[in-house]
Amino acid sequence: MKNWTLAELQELYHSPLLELVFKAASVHREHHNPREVQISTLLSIKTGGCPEDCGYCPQAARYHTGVEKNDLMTVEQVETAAKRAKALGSSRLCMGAAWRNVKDNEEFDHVIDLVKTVNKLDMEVCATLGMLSEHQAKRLADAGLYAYNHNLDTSEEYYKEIISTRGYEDRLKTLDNVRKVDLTVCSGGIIGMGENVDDRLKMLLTLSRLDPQPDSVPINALVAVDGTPMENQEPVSIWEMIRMVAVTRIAMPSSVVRLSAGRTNMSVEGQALCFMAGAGSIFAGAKLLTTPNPDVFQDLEMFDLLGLTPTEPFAKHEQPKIKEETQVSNGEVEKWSRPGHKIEANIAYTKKGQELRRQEKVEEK
Ligand code: SAM
Ligand code: DTB
Ligand code: SF4
Repeated sequence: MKNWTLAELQELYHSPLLELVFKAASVHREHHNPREVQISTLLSIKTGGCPEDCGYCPQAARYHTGVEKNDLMTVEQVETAAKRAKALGSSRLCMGAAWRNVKDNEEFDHVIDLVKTVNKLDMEVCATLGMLSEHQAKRLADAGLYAYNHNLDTSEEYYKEIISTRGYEDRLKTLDNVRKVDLTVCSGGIIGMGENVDDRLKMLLTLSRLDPQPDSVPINALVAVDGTPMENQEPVSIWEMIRMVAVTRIAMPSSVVRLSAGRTNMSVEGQALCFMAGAGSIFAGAKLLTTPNPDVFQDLEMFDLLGLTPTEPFAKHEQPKIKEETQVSNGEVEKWSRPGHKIEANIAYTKKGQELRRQEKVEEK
């Protein structure tokens, strides 16, 4: 595994675009089948009402975004969604919950049942549930989980400008807990949140220095949602996305780079260049967690046009077996940080959210 430096990543990122794409395409062909793109479907199993202050997120309860809080989905709802996703070419179902962290309670027991249900459909099961202890990771692994998604989002420095309710070190600790139980790691970030290029590259540097490197690296373009502190962020240009995909490809040659949120703003030509530059996966389905995404039939047409085929499930690792639970909690609860520093934009949009909710209550009466 090469130990990249920031200067090397900067040189790559700023090199002439077509040379960068060519280099990335060459690395891609050495490590992956360029004719295949893996398809994941996202399913928000527990939406909204999240206590955190992530400045980009429509599910944070404190902002006024129109996302309603829902209870956990039932086994039947998840099974139906998974079967549909599989029939439309998805090899993986990624279940997301708007939680700060996993708690050892009945809701987590239910998530364990959901994981078993999807594993039995012979799909790769991924979950993104917030911060996770090693014991909780082990329970998920025993239930047949394939991957855990937990993004670094951005550089450690810029992270402090967007989230005050949890720390970067907790993100790294969660990834470490996931690795310890041999789950595959999915971790990437978001571009277009007002960060500079060095923040993006520092995030890639941190990811590339994880040993082993993450199995998959989602690159999201910010979906700027009304009511969040990032509602007025300018969309990132496709050229920045292509550069980011290409540098990720080169820095982490064996990882699957996932062209994630933000595809509704991208042309087929733009996405084609991303695939050329090493993107090997997408999220399909008309909804990501709460925001729009291209329709799956549109994506299948794009695959046809570009000569791409969806990757079969378990192409990289065997299907995990569902095991009897091997580890009983020792009762210890992981202590996660709560930095609590002031982020002006988050405070302003929290106040705006409170005011709008007050007005709505008055109007209801
Ligand atoms: N609550 C859990 C957590 O934060 O880890 C899991 C769900 S959370 C929505 C998963 C990831 O979605 C975030 O880490 C972030 O990278 C991405 N995300 C959230 N809102 C986004 C947005 N508006 N645009 C792009 N990506 C977003
Ligand atoms: C990831 O990197 N992107 C996905 C998934 N992992 C969980 C989430 C994108 C969410 C976009 C905003 C929304 O739909 O709420
Ligand atoms: Fe909550 Fe996750 Fe959204 Fe942050 S990103 S507000 S933790 S759902």
